Amino acid sequence: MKTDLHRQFPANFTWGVATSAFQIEGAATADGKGESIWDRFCRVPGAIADASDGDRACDHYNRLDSDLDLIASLGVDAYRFSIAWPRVQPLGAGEWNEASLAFYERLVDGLRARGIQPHLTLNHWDLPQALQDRGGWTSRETVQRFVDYALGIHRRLGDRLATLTTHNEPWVIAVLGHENGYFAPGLKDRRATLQVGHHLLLSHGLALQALRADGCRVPKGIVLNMAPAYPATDAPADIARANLDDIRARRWFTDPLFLGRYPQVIADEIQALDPTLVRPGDLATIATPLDHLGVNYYTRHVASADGSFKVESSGLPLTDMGWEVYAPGLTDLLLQLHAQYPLPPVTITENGGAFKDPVTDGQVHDADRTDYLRTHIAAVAEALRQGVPMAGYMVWSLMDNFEWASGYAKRFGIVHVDYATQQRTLKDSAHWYRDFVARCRAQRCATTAI
Ligand code: IFM
Repeated sequence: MKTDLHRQFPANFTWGVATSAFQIEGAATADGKGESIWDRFCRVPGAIADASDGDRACDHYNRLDSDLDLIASLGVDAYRFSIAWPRVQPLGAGEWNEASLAFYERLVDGLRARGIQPHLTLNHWDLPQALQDRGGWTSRETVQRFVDYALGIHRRLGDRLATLTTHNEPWVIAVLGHENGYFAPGLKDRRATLQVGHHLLLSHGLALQALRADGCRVPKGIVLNMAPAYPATDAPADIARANLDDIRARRWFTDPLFLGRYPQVIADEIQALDPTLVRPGDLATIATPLDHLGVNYYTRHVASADGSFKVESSGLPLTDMGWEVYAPGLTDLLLQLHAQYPLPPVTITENGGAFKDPVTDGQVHDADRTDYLRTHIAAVAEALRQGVPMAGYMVWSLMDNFEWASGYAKRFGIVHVDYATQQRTLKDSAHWYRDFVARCRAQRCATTAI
């Protein structure tokens, strides 16, 4: 390990690990949990690579206390998790489920009792199916349902949280869920995609306003997945393509959030496909100031006008997802955001890699993952050095889990999960991260904290 990496972070920089409800909880119908769109989608033949589902996952719902001890054993400051909306509000409206609320209360209190900050995400994709049956995120009605849900959670848990996040990766929900059908609810409709993007952003802004009006003092924000876009060559056509891809993947969300307007390309498309979608006042609501921004970074995007760039031929290592390992892209992305927008404190809310992790004699020697984490943490340090207001970093993921359409074959965890026995084993990367965080916590650095 580059020995002085830990010295490059301020003492109160937040180090954490992250998961999401559907990917780890299991207990798909326990205590009256309602159906989510992912419960439904997993039943579609061919939707999930290994034909698996989230019914058991990591059985976290039944192993809460030992999993809390597991998190504590890593010595991290923070744990990022999500609430399964259909668990606490089975129909997405009206009746609340007391047993499920009590579960999340135990989770939050259990973290705090162990000195770990709870970072809660309200929507990590598992929309109640009952709302999908009424149009889901394509419908403006879901926006109000989400605001009610956010308020209900705030009233129950709000004062005990470190941060509150509205949505995780709206681009993924919109595009993978509604444009190419890879993810739940499996639609293939560009008009629906634009509606979903707008309603997610609007519900985010309205929720922030409603929470503030309700007295919520917890820092509130949103988490976006982003990849910097590079042209494959200096050819003007490739540069134009990279610019267009960047607008369609990143600025579609960041421009309205920070500038209160859609990029022209997106505005034109909305005008063509659904001219009444954006109502007066919507964009001002979406631009409600954020207290924090979460950035999920995994890889870069390389654009070529003729589609000739192939990730396999770039010469860079690939993860088990087939994603290029490119740590400098994280610094570039953060500097780009910093140059374009007035940023609130930024946390890397997800970063990590899926690698093949054979267990040998009860150990997992995942040098690839340790390397990935170390180089990306160094990329964050570089952004910090250049003035980006960085506040924290969270590894994706605490443990191996249900990787959506890829099922259980892709392992992102720093903790290995044996799905047959549910045994958890710290991989070498977990030992490395634990030691690294311990060094960070032990030293005080001259750098001023955000
Ligand atoms: O597992 C996902 C997570 O749910 C959202 N961000 C990307 C991760 C890896 O694909």
